[in-house]
Amino acid sequence: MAEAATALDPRDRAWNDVCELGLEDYVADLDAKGFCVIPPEIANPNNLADRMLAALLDIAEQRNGERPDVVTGATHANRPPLLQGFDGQKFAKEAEMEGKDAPPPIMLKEPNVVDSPFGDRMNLILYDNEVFAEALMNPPLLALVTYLIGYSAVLSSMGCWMKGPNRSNFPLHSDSAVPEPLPPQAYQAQCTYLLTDFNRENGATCAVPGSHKWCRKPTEREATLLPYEEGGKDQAVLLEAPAGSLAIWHGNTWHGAFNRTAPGLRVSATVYLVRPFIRPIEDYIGKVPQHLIDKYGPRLAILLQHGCVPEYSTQGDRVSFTQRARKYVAAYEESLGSALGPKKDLYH
Ligand SMILES: O=C(O)CCC(=O)C(=O)O
Ligand SMILES: [Fe+2]
Repeated sequence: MAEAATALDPRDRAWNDVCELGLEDYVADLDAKGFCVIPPEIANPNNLADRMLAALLDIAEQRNGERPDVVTGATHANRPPLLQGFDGQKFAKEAEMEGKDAPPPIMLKEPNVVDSPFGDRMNLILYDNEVFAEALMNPPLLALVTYLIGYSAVLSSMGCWMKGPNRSNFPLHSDSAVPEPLPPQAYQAQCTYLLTDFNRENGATCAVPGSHKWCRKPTEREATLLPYEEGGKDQAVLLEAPAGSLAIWHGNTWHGAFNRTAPGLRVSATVYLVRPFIRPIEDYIGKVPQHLIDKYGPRLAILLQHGCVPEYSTQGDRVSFTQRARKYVAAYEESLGSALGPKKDLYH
């Protein structure tokens, strides 16, 4: 009797998922350092990373009109410091192709930002290829995301970073969008699939161990990531790992990236998940093909925001949106055999 009740407790269930997948060490890293890197043996079933990379090269070609040059990186090298991705622009070239003005220069107050520290940021990739739904549902990713932010986690955005050789470091920052002081518990989980090898020369992401516990964002001075050999390497730790690895960090964790000195491209795909009361970046409600929900089950619908009630502007919408959310939450709770949490926390 007591055993059955314990088995249904969401915390026990989350911990069981972690243990069944052998992820205890990565949970320890998340707790102690605020980030972890899961190796390809665990994170890369059926060459997921290669399939994601192939899909992203196709998407980039479709969106930008030019196939990325993975070997030399010439298509992405030393791009101007554009503010990309924030209002849906794709690569600068697309703006040129459509005869639009190029996006405005980035507003960073960084003296050494001379070219883009972001590269090409392509968002809303989920519908372009089913491999991205598979990446979202990858069991080790879900187990650690659930550990950090619970079973009611929702996808805020899924996108790609495609970077060529450049000179600018990506300044340190926290992915948290909540006001300071930041909460000690995670409100966001950022998951990065490494689709090419990450090391110093290739412009790896870096992170500051323990910074998730400081519950604040870096000041402008702290955010400035010095050149690697001139102090940068003491500011943050490189996430050095082969393609096929999966890095996950707590929303508070300070991180950035060093510039890429080697030819070629650094490609990663990020799966950014948040607690359901946080306004997501991408909007999935009512837009996900039913066959994906049928294939991946009721958690996919919850991850894709279907358990949330979006803003409404009529009483009718209030009723129908709430009914829709209840339906998806009930289906997921039935599959779990336990409640997700207080309903009023979930729907908003
Ligand atoms: O380009 C990078 O490696 C950093 C990416 C980043 O800040 C993020 O994924 O939140
Ligand atoms: Fe970030």
